[in-house]
Amino acid sequence: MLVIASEVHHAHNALEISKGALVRSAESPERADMILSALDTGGHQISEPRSADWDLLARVHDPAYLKFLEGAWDRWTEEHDANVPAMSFMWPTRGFAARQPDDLVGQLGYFSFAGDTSIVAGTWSAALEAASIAVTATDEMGRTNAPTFGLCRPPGHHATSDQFGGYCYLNNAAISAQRLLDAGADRVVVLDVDYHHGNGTQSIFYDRSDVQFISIHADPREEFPWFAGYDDERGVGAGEGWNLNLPLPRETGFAAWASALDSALSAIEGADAMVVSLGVDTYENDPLGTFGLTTENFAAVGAQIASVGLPTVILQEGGYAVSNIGENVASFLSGF
Ligand code: OKP
Ligand code: ZN
Repeated sequence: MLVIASEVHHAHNALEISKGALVRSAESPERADMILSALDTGGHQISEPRSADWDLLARVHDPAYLKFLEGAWDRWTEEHDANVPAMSFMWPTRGFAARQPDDLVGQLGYFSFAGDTSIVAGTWSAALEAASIAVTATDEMGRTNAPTFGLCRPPGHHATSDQFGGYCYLNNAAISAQRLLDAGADRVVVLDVDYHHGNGTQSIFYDRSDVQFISIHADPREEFPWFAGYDDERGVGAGEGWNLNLPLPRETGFAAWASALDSALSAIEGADAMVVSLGVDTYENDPLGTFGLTTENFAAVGAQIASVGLPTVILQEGGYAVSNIGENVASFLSGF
């Protein structure tokens, strides 16, 4: 399979608040290195991205948010030590006004939703490169009519139109879906199989019928992102009925997971193309997940999704078992 990848992601090596301490993020550069090396060994064709257009990004994200992300690190280092990541400690939660303040720390709170995600020197260039990978993979799929894999890092499915969080800054899958629509698709389905609910993708398309969002994930009663991903979230307005959440309890094994995938695939309606948000944090030994999928199971999942027969772009989301992430992604792609 054609793989779009880049080395630019190395510039992004962030910190996160985990259990009260500021530690190295689980979303590490080694993740993408391991995937690339497994795909290279597996004989996949690897190619570099072309730069994504700002106009396309601005069809998915608030331009004020894009400008903020682009300039945040330089503004931060005017006042702070460059060894400290840029992040806020306050967010406009219940009862507060959702208005954009002038102060940088306030804006960091306004434009984000979680303390697991910080901005460092290379964050913007890496996020922009990941979006470029998604767009190039989408265009190559359109040109060749063959499935294409975008090795995006940082991931994207938690990023909303104007908030970063869950290790995500630009919503690569949403940008890919928008690109497919702009190229002539009438409807695109985004199938999100990451362990965590793709709250960002859901919110971006929540009131639209041209993108169907379907997600299989750990029940938000028990897992991040806690405040989105419930099964009664079905879309609003024109989008009503075009959002489907299939939450599963912690410790779900492959049989139950695969049957949720059957339901997900039979719910696809009128789509001309598919974007797969591929998180492999459903792996049995993932440090952030509790599901029981094995490396071999990922091949079966890939084959099951491919059986739908839609033109498909596959984009990397999560997966934190660094020593196994390469073989897990390779397994999925070989099954597909
Ligand atoms: C991103 B993706 C634990 C903090 C966990 C939330 C999980 C983000 C998952 N140290 N942060 O969906 O894989
Ligand atoms: Zn995840």
